[in-house]
Amino acid sequence: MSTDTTHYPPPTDAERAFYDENGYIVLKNALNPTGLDRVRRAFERREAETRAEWEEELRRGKFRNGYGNGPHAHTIRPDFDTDAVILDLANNPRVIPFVENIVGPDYQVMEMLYHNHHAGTAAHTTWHRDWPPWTHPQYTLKIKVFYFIDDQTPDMGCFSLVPGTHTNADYPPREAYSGDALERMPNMKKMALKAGDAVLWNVVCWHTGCANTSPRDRRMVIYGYMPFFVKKWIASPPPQSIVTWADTPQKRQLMGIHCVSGRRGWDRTDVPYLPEHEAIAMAKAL
Ligand SMILES: O=C(O)CCC(=O)C(=O)O
Repeated sequence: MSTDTTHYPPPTDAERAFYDENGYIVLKNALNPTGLDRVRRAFERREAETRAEWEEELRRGKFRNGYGNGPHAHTIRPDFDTDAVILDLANNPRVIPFVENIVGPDYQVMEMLYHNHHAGTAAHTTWHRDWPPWTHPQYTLKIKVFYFIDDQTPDMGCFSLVPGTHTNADYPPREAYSGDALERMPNMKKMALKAGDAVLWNVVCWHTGCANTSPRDRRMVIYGYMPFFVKKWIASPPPQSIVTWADTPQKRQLMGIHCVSGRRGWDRTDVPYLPEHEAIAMAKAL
């Protein structure tokens, strides 16, 4: 459990202006409140637990879980029953004020994953954006936060994006810049950051991961955040371990269960409210 009770600030006007112009912002030492070692241990434990399953997928040539899961990358699903680190980091007090400012007060976490793009492998993806360039005057429909748990060198399969492309109507010319030409994309910026740093970015930016030609694995923790009205858990109820972890109204909203900001009609009805959250929900007109 993170013991950091510091109140971290939202972005300054200059930071927000940088994000608005470029579609990303780097957060130095973002893992400090959770602890780099603690996150590394959680990563390594879960990677070991899921390695056999991934190797079986490699043998069968059938891959689930996205993010280029396959011969060049292992997309590692967390086990929420045994891993509180992945949940605590979703609620990182250093980063949440940025999420709230950029996604809006009804933010929730949409995905939580560990990811290893292995040493000496080709790129596990190509230039793309995650969906059409939806825009809102103030908020971003989806951001991701990538945390790096090792120092990144430029040959290490860096996550890369083209700053400013979140406002382009056009999609990236992926045929022209794939394979050996991947890194010839004009104006691309490699996120060659330090262990413990994070990059928060708009998923509409043109982006890719590069070939990892280095002798070191590129290991990161992935989060996606969206507004609460976007539904998750589909028809199944949220896992009990997540409901138990979410012991405050803010955490209930973060996990997409009951919102603090937003309509109570969007709340799940198959999870009982926390008493203090019921009061919040019932005070709303809708
Ligand atoms: O792993 C990477 O560097 C690329 C990530 C990516 O393509 C995505 O998040 O959509």
